[in-house]
Amino acid sequence: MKKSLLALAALGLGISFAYAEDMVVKIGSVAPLTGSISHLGKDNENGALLAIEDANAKGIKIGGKPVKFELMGEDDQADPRTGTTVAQRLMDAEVKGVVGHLNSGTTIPASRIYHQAGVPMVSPSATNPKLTQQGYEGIFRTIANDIQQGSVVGNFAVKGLSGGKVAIIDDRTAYGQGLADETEKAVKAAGGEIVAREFTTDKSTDFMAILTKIKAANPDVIMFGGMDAQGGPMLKQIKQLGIGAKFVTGDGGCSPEFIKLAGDAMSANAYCTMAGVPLDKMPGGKDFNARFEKRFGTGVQIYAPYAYDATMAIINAMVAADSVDPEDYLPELKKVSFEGVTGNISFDDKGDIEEGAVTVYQYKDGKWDAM
Ligand code: ABU
Repeated sequence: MKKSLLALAALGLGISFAYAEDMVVKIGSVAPLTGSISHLGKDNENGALLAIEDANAKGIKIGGKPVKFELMGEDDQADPRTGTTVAQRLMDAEVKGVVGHLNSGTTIPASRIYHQAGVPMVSPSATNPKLTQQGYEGIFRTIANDIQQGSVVGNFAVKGLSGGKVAIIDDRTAYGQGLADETEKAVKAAGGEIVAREFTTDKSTDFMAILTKIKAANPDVIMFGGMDAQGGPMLKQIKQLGIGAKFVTGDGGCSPEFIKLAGDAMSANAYCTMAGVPLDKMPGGKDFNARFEKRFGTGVQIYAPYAYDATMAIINAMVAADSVDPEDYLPELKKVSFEGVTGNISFDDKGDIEEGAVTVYQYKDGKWDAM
């Protein structure tokens, strides 16, 4: 009793420690912690950290021993090559599970390393469908994929926004290009026309040349497949060029940071989709947001609740198996079913979240507002 009170007091002070008799279990977290989307990477890492702290406060025992979970955070810089380097570092450090990565472009190559090492990985944010189509046992995600999301974006552009003429831009990442491709299919299936298809990179900030070409095609809707760091400035430049088209982007742009970057270009003509339900509609969303703000002094960007659930899925599977050995707990991870912050967490036979939802948001009253 004394020990758990002490542990709770330490958590409140942000102090972490293990007792001599505790079994220390390392869980990896990988996301970009530097670069233009480090705000999203930190959001993921903090979501995982909150889960670790909650689990430690419960005084979990596994195999009869008190467990102290530790998060080992790594920065993959949103770069596929760095992603595989840090994945190997986590395997060398003998982490027992991995929460991450954030980007599909890093998660897909890193998943091969985790698969070969037999260590489960649960991504809270990588939405490219290929991740779970590789046939790798032990690879999961707690968020809907871009087949689902692209279908919603394309349909919404044509039918929801009466956008017969759609221009598409992507950032040539696995996520951005993949979502753009799925959107293109859905636009055509809904009877719309792709009047322009342009691309940029996930490092660019000047989109004037491609937007000038797009302006000439006179689209009703511009769809961007990419992250908020590009999407926000892009919308600003759309306004500067006097383009009157509506703008829609995917989950990578559905953040408070996008709104900050787009500034006065934000209007009711800006939309985004999220591969999940709104925070205030999630079963544990309101409570999670309040606790997150209190703990980290900042609100949720996008994926923190999904990272929390990904971490809890790993921990719950370990508890169910009464073992932290990946070989023992993987069968339990495949069949987890619990009420997470974001909804019910259970995976299909590929590792995709069951009951994955997609929500459309419109900019209203200074924030993204679920429609
Ligand atoms: N889902 C959008 C951001 C992460 C990714 O899939 O690359």
